[in-house]
Amino acid sequence: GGKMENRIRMIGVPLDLGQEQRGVDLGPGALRYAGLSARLTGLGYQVEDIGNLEVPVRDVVTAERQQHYLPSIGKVCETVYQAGRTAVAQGCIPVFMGGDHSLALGSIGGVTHEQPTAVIWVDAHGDFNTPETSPSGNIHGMVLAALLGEGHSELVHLGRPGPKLSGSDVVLIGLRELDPQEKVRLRESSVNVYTMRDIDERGIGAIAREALGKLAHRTRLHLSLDLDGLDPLEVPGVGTTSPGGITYREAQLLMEIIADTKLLCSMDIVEINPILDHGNRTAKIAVELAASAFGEAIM
Ligand code: B3U
Ligand code: MN
Ligand code: MN
Repeated sequence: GGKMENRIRMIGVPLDLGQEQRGVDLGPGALRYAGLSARLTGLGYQVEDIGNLEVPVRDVVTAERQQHYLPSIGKVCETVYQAGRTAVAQGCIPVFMGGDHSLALGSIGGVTHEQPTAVIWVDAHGDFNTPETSPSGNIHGMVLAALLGEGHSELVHLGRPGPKLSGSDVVLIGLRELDPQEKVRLRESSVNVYTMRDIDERGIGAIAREALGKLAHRTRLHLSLDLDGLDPLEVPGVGTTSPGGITYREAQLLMEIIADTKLLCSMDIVEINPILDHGNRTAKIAVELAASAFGEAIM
C-alpha cells in the first residue's frame, strides 16, 4: 500500500435508492459525458471503464419502498464491494461513479478488504444517522455510521463481518447540516470533523493539511466526494442542496493537497443529479476535481 498505482478503473453505480430524488442514477453517464476518462488518461493513467454495475430501477422494486429499499441497496453494495476489492487486488485505483452516497458502503468496504484505508469524506451532511435517529429513513444518510458498525446489520456486515472503519480513520469536511440526534452521535464519536465554520475561520489549506495529519497513521487514502458538500450556487445538480458550502476554488485546493500526498488509492463521486443540473455543470466540476485529486497541476 501507499504507492500510487498507474491504472484507474472507472466503475459506474447508477444507484438512486438511498434517497428520494429521481435522477441520481444518471450520474455515471454525466461524468462520462463530461470527459472523466479522457482527463485521467491525459494525466498519464491507464484508464479502463468497466461500465455500470447492475442496479434495479426503483419502479421495479416498489415492494421495498417501506424499507427504504434496504434489500436492494444491500445487494448492489455487495457487488460494489467485490468490484472495489478486485480492483485493489489487481493494482488498480477504482473510481466509483454514483449514484447516491449509499454506494460507499460497498466501495469503502471493498477497498479496505485487504488493507486499512483512511477516508476523507467531503459532504454537507454527516451521513451519521442510524435507523433510530434518521428523520427521513433514507439510507444515504446512514452510510458513515454503518461503515463504523452502527445501524442496519445487513449494512454493517456487508461484504465481510464487522465495521469497515474506525472513527479515527475518517475526516469529514464541509459539514453544515445535521439532524439533532445525528449531531449528538457525531460529537460522541471519534470521527474528525471540519465544519464550514472551521473552513471559514481557518481556510481550506490549513484544514486540508491538518486533516491529512490526522490520517497520517495510514498509507492509503480513499476520497468520498459528495458533490452536495460544495456550494449549490456553483454545483446545482445535487438532490439535497445545502447553502453555504465549499467553493469550487476551495475544493480545488483541497484536491491538490490530497494529490500531493500521492496516497490516493480510490474515490467515490456521488450525488450528482443531472436532472436538477444546468448544462452538466456539476459533473464538469466533478471531473475538474477528480483530475486535481489525481495529480493535475496548473504548472
Ligand atoms: N440527514 C438527512 C439528510 C441527508 C443526509 N444525506 C443527505 N441528506 N444527502 C437524512 O436524510 O439522513
Ligand atoms: Mn453524503
Ligand atoms: Mn450530502
